[in-house]
Amino acid sequence: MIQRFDQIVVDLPEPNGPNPAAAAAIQELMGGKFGEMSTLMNYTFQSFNFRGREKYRPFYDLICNIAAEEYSHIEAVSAAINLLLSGATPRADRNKPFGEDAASKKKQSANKKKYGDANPAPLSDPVTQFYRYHFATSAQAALPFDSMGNPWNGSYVTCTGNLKLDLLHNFFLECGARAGKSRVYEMSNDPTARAMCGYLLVRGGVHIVAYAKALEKLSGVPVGGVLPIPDVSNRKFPEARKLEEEQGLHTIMWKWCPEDTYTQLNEIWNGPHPEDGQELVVRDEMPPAFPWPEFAEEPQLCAPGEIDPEMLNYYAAKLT
Ligand code: MN3
Repeated sequence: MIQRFDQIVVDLPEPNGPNPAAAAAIQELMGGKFGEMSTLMNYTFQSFNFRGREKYRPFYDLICNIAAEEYSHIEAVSAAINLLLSGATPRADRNKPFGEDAASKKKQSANKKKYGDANPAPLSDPVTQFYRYHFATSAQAALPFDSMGNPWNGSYVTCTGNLKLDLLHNFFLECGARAGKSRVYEMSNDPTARAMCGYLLVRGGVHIVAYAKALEKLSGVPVGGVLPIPDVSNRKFPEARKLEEEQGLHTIMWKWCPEDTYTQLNEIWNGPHPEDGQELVVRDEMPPAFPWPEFAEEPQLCAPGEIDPEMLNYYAAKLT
């Protein structure tokens, strides 16, 4: 079972302004093959299907616990996309009769005064945006799709049932995810996009090390020796460096469960961090959390929408 909290795991700053291109790029971190939906669903299904739980308890605990954390990552990616799309089209109410459509000269000038030269097609700009799903099928919001509009799909889940193979896959998946985060980071200098990428780089880094350690414990092979993959340190990204240096976020395995649950995590998450040698710790608590950002209404997309009597009167008059 899972319990939900109305909070978000990363404190996202306000964007510099609407940035639909950055939002489209970030979709890769949501619904791409190496995105957060993939990490979430891989570990979730592996935990559902885990056989020999008692014998391999530390590995089961690890996969379950990381699966829970991944939910907070799809929330973080969604929030960043929604913030970057807020105000991306003019907030003129397209259902209001303005300009030359108004019934009388008086109404025309009143509307002109109120709306100025409001674009009579407030969604005309997105026609030139390549990621039209953000405007045509959602109200400037996150979707379970990749950066090219391909829907996330279940074939991205690897759940062979062989623990060594699944852990090896998870290690690979997290390394692929890390490559994606560092590339999306470089695609935009917007503070929202970078705060989110920086946070995910650090936490994804924890998961890479965790799966490397799990493989080491299971096979004796020192997988951590090949880290980092790709071979650029998180410390090169200022937002990630801050979280590592000031909060040690790269060394902490939070527990996303009651106290008496997943108690064998520390059999895997222990010892020195392979990059800086700091001691790895399991914290018997949820991570610090923050309120969800406010997402303003977007009337031009009828979001969330309400019946506007003026609009009804306008169309009624047109139809009679
Ligand atoms: Mn993640």
